[in-house]
Amino acid sequence: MSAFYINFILFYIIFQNCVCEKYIVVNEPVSWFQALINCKNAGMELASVNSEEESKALDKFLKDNGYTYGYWLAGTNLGDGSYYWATTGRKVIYTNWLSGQPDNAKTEYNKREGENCIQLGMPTYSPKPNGWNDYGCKGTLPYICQKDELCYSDENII
Ligand SMILES: [Ca+2]
Repeated sequence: MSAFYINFILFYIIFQNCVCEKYIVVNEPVSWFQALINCKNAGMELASVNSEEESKALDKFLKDNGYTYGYWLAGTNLGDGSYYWATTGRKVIYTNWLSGQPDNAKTEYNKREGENCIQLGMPTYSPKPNGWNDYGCKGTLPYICQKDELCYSDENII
């Protein structure tokens, strides 16, 4: 796990309701399943994106820090065929699919098993977008972990 801690950058998105979402970006490509496990072992969860606000904040952070996209998020449709966030059990309501996605592409890279896990961004596209692609869950990608925390600021002190 030591590599896990070396490869992250920490950032926060602060929401109006005073919940801070703490994120780390782990630049070590692993399968979607392993990413789920690694985040959990770090006391966090594989990231989910639940609003346009969150999506834009993540996009800005990734661009500002020179990341090239292609990160696992916690969404999968391996259950009943609908997309859920595996970490919260909630259905994926807000979506940011890239044009033509999800396409469940069955190609050589995924041994024609199809694509059932959500990837944030397509590093091979230019310009690099922050939208989502469905990608083969056994493929290896870097990933983003998150943790929700209460914010503490002067405004909270009564
Ligand atoms: Ca796809």
